[in-house]
Amino acid sequence: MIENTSFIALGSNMGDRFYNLEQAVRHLDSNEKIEVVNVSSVYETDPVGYEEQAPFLNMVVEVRTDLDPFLLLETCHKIEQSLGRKRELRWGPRTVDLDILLYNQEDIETDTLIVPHPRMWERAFVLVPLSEINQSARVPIPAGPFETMYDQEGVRIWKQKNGEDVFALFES
Ligand code: A4P
Ligand code: MG
Repeated sequence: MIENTSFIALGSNMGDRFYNLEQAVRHLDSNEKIEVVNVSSVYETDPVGYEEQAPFLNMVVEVRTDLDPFLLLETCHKIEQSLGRKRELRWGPRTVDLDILLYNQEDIETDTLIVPHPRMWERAFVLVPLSEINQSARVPIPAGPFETMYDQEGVRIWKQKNGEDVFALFES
């Protein structure tokens, strides 16, 4: 039985960004121990941290999984590698980046994994898609309709989610 709920942030700013996100979501879902149960819309976002790089596409997915958080992270790293990610520059351009935001209500602090993700609370490119699909997350978002914050802090809706089917987003 699949018991654990996790939220994973995806980002891409190299190559075919939308294709990279789609492939990452399909790779997650094709793992027999992971089921993608919800996806956010896709947002185009100004780069944060190292700013001399192309804009990102960002989204957040909700998964149910039998994997413990460390195996889930390992799976995320394998997906990044299979989609051609090379770690050259921290915060630099990437074909695809998968970060574990939340895993149940757990607080994890090790050398390789920190959950909740330590930088998520200050990042609109994470908080806006996360709050779209997880109203109950401990997310400090001001009250009001999401539409009012799309243009704030360099986060713009790029492809609106339509319907409940998680792959509907990727169909043209
Ligand atoms: N790690 C620890 N905790 C976690 C976690 N919860 N999830 C460790 C994933 N990884 C976690 O990550 C570095 C190390 O963090 C890993 O070895 C893992 O064990 P990485 O993916 O190798 O390198 P990175 O992504 O370059 O570094 P980092 O620190 O994850 O970068 P960030 O903070 O994710 O920033 N601007 C916009 N608009 N959109 C973006 O998506 N992304 C970044 C990357 C910068 N600016 C951005 C975006
Ligand atoms: Mg990362």
